[in-house]
Amino acid sequence: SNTELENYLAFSIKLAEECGQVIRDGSKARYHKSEEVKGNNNDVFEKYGNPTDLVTETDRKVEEIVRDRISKEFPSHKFIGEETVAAGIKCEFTDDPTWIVDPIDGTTNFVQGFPFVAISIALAINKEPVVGVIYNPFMNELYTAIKGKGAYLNRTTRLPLSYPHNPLPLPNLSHCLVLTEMGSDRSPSVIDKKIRSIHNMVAQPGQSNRSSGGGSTKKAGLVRGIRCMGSAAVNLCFVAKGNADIYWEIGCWEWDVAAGIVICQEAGCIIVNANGPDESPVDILGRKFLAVRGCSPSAGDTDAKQSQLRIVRELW
Ligand code: LIP
Repeated sequence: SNTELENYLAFSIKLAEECGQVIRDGSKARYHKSEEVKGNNNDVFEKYGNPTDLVTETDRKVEEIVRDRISKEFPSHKFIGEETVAAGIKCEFTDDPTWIVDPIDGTTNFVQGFPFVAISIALAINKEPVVGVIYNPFMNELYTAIKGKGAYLNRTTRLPLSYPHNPLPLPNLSHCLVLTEMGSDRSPSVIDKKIRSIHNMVAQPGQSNRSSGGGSTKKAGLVRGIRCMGSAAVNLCFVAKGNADIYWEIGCWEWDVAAGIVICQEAGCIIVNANGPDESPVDILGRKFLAVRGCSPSAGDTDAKQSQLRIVRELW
């Protein structure tokens, strides 16, 4: 029921803010420690033997707090967490109420002190995320949503914000700022595909340098810019808010995107997963996601929806 969902949201917000403090403290502790041991960050570990997939003591500590709190408060609910899975503990995704948690999304950023870092907490029922909370403790931004009830920034500001310089409907890709990531799978074939797609979005055909500008043919797919901010959760929030128009990533996991999906959908974004534009609800295990900025769902702007779908088709 609605009251139940409100309760789950209130619980998640409290938990996210409390963990936000642990994340901030962890970052200070790490700096002190690294000074002590002269640059040897002995609380940063590689996962799966992959030097681009990091975990810190703080990730583990936060996930333990969250898992523990959920099991006490909602003993019948299931749990899927990034570090629980990494520890080899089996997590099943069923129709039961399931909490899907990334204790620190953007662990590399956390290690580097780059402030795009967030805790992401979602509750899925019947495999569909219905509550989402993403909190960036360094920028003090709290993004929240309940399915059917809208998305908010810092509790009271309804998303998306309006950006008069870049109004909806989005005419085509050339008006879009795109967020994407290199991800942690750096096998050459995977990276080649990503770089090729990025090339198609940023390279203007027929223009070899600045001086040849002007009348050259403009490719429909040419985007305004590409950003890699290092956190899928923060990327989705930026599209929900309207700071970016598109987020596109291959290789992310359910804990990276579950909360962001509700937040985006409630901000009127279109989210497409691996199975293409027609799948509903979005399969959060899809590993491939595209989010296109929207206007408030209550606005019922069919032109905006059409333009979103056109952009999905251009990219898919
Ligand atoms: C990371 C994401 C990042 C993505 C990486 C990884 P982590 O999450 O947020 O955007 O490219 O593959 O999943 O490991 O920092 O929680």
